[in-house]
Amino acid sequence: MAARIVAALACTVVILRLSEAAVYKVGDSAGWTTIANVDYKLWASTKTFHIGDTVMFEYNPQFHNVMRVTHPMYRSCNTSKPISTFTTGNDSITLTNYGHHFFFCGVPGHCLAGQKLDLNVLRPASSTPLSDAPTSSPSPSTTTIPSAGVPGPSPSHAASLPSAAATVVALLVSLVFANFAS
Ligand SMILES: *[C@@H]1O[C@H](CO)[C@@H](O)[C@H](O)[C@H]1NC(C)=O
Ligand SMILES: *[C@@H]1O[C@H](CO)[C@@H](O)[C@H](O)[C@H]1NC(C)=O
Ligand SMILES: [Cu+2]
Repeated sequence: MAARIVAALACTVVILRLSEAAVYKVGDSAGWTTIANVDYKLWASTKTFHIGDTVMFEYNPQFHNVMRVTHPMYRSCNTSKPISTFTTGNDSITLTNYGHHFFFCGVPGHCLAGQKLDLNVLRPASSTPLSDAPTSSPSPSTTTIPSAGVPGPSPSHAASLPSAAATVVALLVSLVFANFAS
């Protein structure tokens, strides 16, 4: 019996460890720019983003910036009211919510030229998400911001971990009861 509990715990630890947070450099080697004609839509479509992952925008801050915006502002390249603006040239943004995250460069003309990124953190299909906890502490330049522009309930990351923990507890309780019943 004890061995079964230990085995169940070990499996859970392995599963939680496997889902490490990833860091994605936007545009890969080209970075965040207009000159390389990077297709950021294509770039995003090749990735599967998870909560806890980080996207890193690297660019020359003399020529570019990063604005987090709503969906309507993104569609019209409207720079008047960004949710947040990043200007260091090396901005790491940790994804803390499900749904779409909209970014563009706020320098006039750059969004229209295609320097815009729409990335989607997909909700898990299963009802008991085993999403990861970012274990490493974020660096000083790392910013966490909420999702925006997507209607509907957005379960927070904080809610998913307790549900994973609850699954473990339920599993252990059922093992103990199975033992007493037999
Ligand atoms: C940009 O957005 C602001 C505020 O949401 C709005 O007042 C303005 O009319 C918009 N500009 C354009 C060109 O759509
Ligand atoms: C940008 O920051 C990351 C850490 O957040 C670091 O690993 C990387 O080397 C930095 N890149 C540049 C060009 O400074
Ligand atoms: Cu730009």
